[in-house]
Amino acid sequence: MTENAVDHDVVIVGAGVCGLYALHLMLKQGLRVAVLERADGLGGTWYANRYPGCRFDSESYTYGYSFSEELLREWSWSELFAARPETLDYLNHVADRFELTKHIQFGSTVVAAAYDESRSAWTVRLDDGRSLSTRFLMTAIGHLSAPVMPRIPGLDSFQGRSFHTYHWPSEGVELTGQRVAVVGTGSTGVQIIAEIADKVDQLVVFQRNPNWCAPLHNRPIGSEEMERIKASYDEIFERCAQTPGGFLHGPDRRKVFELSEEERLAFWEELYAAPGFGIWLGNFRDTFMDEAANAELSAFIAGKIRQRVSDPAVADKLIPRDHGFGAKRVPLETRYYEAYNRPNVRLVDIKQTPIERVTPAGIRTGEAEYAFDLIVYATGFDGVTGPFDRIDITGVGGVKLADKWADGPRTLLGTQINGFPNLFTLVGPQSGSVATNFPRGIEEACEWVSGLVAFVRERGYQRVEATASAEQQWVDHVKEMAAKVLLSRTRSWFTGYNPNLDRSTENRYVMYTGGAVRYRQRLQEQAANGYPGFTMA
Ligand code: NA7
Repeated sequence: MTENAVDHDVVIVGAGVCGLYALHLMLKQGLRVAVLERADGLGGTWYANRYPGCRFDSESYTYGYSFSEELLREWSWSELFAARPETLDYLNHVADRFELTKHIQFGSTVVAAAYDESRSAWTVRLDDGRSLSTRFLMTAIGHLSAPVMPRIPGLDSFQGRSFHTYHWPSEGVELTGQRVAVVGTGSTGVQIIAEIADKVDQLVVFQRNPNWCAPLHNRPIGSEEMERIKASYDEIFERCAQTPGGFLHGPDRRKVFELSEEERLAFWEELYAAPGFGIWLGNFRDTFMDEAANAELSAFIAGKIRQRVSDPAVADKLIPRDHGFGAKRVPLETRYYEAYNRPNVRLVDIKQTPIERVTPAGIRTGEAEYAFDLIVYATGFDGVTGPFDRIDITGVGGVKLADKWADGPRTLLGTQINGFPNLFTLVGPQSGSVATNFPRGIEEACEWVSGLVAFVRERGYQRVEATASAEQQWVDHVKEMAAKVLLSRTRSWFTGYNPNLDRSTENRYVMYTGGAVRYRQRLQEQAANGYPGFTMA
């Protein structure tokens, strides 16, 4: 068959951080590319999340793309951890600079994709009835783009305003003088609570399990400092490339119990006072793996919470009991704990006093009824696999991806799936980008997939597919790595858990915990050896 038998060489779903870079790389190869984006603007997660307080907790200058020296030279970040509007400006700047926008079809929601064996091509269907055919299909649909509402009786009866954080309206949300509820205390809830506590009249936080939070220590970046950063981008990205999470912060190989108490406390004080994820990702390596080492660190952080929260009973509620520090995603905050010292802020522990129902006026627990003007559901996402479940994806022999992944995702390197030729899951489960400094992970994945596409095309092949055995080996490796870390033993979106979905998390391995360095080695081994994990025809 001829190349022209399909509308496109590549269709990319999603115009966020990943989709934009994939688009750039495909255009560089001279391919016919279309990007389908359900939103009306580009930026993915940075377009959607409009809630107050939304910002990075990656250092801004490690979050930008690294592929273009000109781009690095011309863009200046204003803060160590930039807020959402600045990031969105940055992504629009990138799209303008590399002339990407004209290839993006906005308001285009993909509902189905089916592999056509006779044509070695995918047919992609949109919710408006349109369909496109493409040789290669690439998903850049995000890890956290499928928001989940809680299952609380009476949810729709509320007479005030209410929404999930992912659907925070672009304008018209009044906070001043309002009585506000926030349900959920993950990274999103923590950012919102800290930001709005001094703006609203009353704030009631409904908490299931608390998280271990640590200070962000944000500050402006001056022009001289930004020049110094620009001059050292090579070293900055090299440093990120050597850490398991693609951040500036990598683990310290000393062991907790090999040091004196004085030494380790001094180190923890230093990390707690420093900006960013150092207190988590720059900590002693055994705090990620060894319960006793982790318990020491958790006790240190619990002490900080007690110091920062005036009422000991409230502090006690804010200290996690279900997991140790860093065994779930650590929200970084600015005066989050101090918010609970304010007279207008109240914490309701819903494990002690469960929510009975949402009423027309507000929220009723077993103990009290609270009246609100606004209820914000910061209840998280159907993480990583959720965005895939929302598209009806059919592979070889009519097999549905949802069925193949019913008991947990199975992939090769998180980027390809046996039975689904020519489909590249750029931001897939078990890939290097789950829970890493996202742009660092996706740049690598996109470049690697781009290399594989070039390899396939240069040899005149039309079909590339992960072998069943290579996929099995990767799944086994993902499980083996997961067994080593405390993170895999907790229930959060990192482990495929969502309290509002009826789904077992047993055997769900959505995240690769072997680290970015090991992941990169695996990618490079495939490329250097002619992609032995794949068949091509
Ligand atoms: P998360 O981290 O999944 O947090 C969701 C929060 O919502 C968490 O505190 C949950 O408590 C809580 N939750 C979920 N369902 C309910 C119900 N039914 N009632 C009360 N509370 C509930 O999502 P985020 O949006 O905060 O953060 C997602 C990621 O975005 C984050 O990791 C960053 O990478 C960016 P639980 O812990 O399950 O007890």
